Amino acid sequence: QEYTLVKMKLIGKAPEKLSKVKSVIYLVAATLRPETMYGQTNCWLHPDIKYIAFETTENNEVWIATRRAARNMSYQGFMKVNGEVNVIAELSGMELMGLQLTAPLTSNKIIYTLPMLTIKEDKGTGVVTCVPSDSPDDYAALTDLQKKQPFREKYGITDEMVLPYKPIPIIDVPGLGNLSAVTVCEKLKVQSQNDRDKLTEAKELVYLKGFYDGILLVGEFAGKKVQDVKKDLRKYLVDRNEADTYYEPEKLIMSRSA
Ligand code: ZZB
Repeated sequence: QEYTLVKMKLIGKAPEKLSKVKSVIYLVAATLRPETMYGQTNCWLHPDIKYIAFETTENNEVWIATRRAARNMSYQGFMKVNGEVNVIAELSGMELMGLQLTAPLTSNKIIYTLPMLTIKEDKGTGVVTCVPSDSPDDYAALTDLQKKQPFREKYGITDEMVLPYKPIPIIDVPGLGNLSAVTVCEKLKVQSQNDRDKLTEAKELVYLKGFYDGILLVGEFAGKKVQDVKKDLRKYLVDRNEADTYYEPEKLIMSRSA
């Protein structure tokens, strides 16, 4: 699986365990939808997942992801020594909540790390970028936080980290409008991020349509079809040091070749 690794830069106060780090720190999210980065509203982490901060050779930056993802990266030329991960600190998602970040392409100047309870530890980097306009899972999880003050409080999330952030219209999907995830979640009456069956259905509905028929409404590639600009968009981000390509070994392929 070929992902775009989106780099979100830590700009505010670093967690205590990273206070001595001099290098620039990034949280890195794996996505198949680089064209949706115009609509990022926050960065998701799972409070109970363990993440690591590790050294990379990319401008000596320090990145944050799961250990498993860092291991994969160590075989993809991101580390000094192939197969070796230089760990600076281990942090739970909880220790990384409410951090201030900047993210590429989005019109939000600052975004925050927030809790998402459905993140899988064994997929991507465990860091997920939130695009509530086009991802039903993201819309449901952000709505949960916006509606439920006790939920915010439990994770030390303050109002200003959540309440000002609205889904941004970035892609027109014929039949589903310019906030396709919102349309579909409302149609299926999704109640929360734990409404798994409905969210799976919602994702299927927006995914194919968004990819094949979606038209970008904003940015460099406005007016173009999503499927025609996906590659160019990733290159645009990579050239600006805002993304990389990250490969996830596929279990299926490995067992086939064995
Ligand atoms: C931005 C984005 C915008 C995403 C969108 C989706 C959508 P897939 O297709 O099933 O392989 N993701 C990445 N890692 C994790 C994880 N560890 N746990 C849970 N979710 C994760 O899923 C790839 C997508 O799943 C990624 O792309 C990421 O969210 C999320 F408009 O990033 B995406 C209809 C989906 N739309």
